[in-house]
Amino acid sequence: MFSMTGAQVTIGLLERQGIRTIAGIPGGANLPLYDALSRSTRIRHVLTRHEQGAGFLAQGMARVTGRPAVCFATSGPGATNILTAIADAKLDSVPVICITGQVPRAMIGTDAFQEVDTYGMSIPITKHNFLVRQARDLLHIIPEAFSIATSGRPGPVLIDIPRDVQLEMVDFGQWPEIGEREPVPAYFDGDLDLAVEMLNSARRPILWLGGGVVASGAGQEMLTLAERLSMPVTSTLMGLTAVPHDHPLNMGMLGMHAQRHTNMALEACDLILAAGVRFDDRATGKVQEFCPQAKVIHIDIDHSELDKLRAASLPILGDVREVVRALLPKVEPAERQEWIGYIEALKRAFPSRIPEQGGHATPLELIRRVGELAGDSAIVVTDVGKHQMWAAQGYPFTPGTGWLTSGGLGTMGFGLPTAIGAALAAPERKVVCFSGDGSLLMNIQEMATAAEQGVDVTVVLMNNASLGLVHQQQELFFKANYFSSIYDVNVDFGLIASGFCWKTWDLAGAADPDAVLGEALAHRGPTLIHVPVDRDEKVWPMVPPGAANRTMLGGECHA
Ligand SMILES: Cc1ncc(C[n+]2csc(CCOP(=O)(O)OP(=O)(O)O)c2C)c(N)n1
Repeated sequence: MFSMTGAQVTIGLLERQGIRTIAGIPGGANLPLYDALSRSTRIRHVLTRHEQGAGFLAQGMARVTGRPAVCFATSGPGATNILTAIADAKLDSVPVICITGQVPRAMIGTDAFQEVDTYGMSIPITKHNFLVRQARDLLHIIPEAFSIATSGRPGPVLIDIPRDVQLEMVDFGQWPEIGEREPVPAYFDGDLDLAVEMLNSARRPILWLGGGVVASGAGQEMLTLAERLSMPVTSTLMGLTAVPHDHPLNMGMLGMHAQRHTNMALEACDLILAAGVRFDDRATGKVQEFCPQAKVIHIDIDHSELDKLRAASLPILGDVREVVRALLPKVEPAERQEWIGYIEALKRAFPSRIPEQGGHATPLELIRRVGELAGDSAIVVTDVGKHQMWAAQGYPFTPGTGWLTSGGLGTMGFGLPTAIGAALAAPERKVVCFSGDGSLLMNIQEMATAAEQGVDVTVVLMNNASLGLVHQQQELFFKANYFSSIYDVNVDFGLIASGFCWKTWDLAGAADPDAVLGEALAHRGPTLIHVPVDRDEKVWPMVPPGAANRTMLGGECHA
């Protein structure tokens, strides 16, 4: 027979779930949890400097391992601070378990000190959430939370535990089973036969890969399918690591910042096999005009994504890897010379702006060079802005690259804490975070956490002294009325980083920038590489928000 407090039960269950690191910040309403955590011999705590940092640190761990990661926050401001990272996890399907402290049960609804309705606020931004009413319930809620976070399409789960529930005693005979991923939904054979028929008879098919393909580890199977059927491949921002960047069939990212020829090929295709994608507007542009000539086969593990934004000619519910494995032996090899020839002609007529080799003159060259130096097994993290889109366009991705970017919510400040979580989860891998001066300042306090943890994180700061992507949109769509997008103070990031005990390098005025880059990337530990970037450098092409993908501005040639 066990006799424990709710807090001890919680920590015990987290240990049994295999959790070894928790990120968070203590406060009045979760101190019993912290007291229990302090006695754990299996879980270590990473004290971040802001709860949003803790949420993203957990995301970094979860995104790299594919397994759930846990973060803690206290009630009130702790909870509100962490919610941005939870919303971000929801949109990008990341299994994060967030445990918040709440005021004691009797005080809920009284405007008590540090009381907010965390349960109510988190309903729309979590996959599921719980308000724990008695300590005994933790015995089923915690395992259930892990099962929900990982089953089907992954997502965040929030558990709000009132302080007195954390202190309440529970007697129980044995620990419950741990919560695990449930079996994936089965697809129908009939669907597969129809899919094979559609693929065999298509003349201009395209394979469109999303984050779901990366999550299910289906990249290799997808590439085999593409090669067997001679299908050009495109991917969303989240699916960029599914196939090697330099594979002849790979057309790179589609949508708002695709290469011109990629969006033009999509205009002409007659069948799109969409796998693990959610028809996000950054990918489809005006969805009614997306792939106007194409029938759609849509494979997804989440029923609610099928037919959500575009009715599929054939929706298939299932894990993309299971489905493509079943499809492979059934499809007929095809050469499709005419279609491949058409794509090659498009590429010649509208050549890519992405350099074949790295360098230092343009942001795209720099990103490629960093990729060359970081190696195939690097984990690449970004913040949000032009630097993020340049990284998506220019980084030499392979299936071994880790790619952690805030795709759905587009959260500035994502980069640094997520990179720390990634480095903690994979200490043997190089973690490189491309950031902008706007984004870095949104969670710069986590430099202290990185120094404390001694993580091998390199931030490549592309400093244009502005909110670059906003500046670009103001130029293109608001008659260059640059209101509130230019910074007047020239922040000395090197000095700031040194103050946080980081090693710093600067490409400004470097006689041999390549040597500087090489030296900085070879250094292990928290590292800042400062790179001045011209404010007028743009991300090209650009589809105006809300417009059809064919309406691309700029990027017609090697500008
Ligand atoms: C938290 C948050 N606030 C505002 C925005 C809107 N926004 C998108 S990109 C951007 C500018 C990003 O600037 P910076 O990080 O310096 O990157 P750059 O575009 O200059 O490369 C802004 C303000 C956002 N995405 N996230």
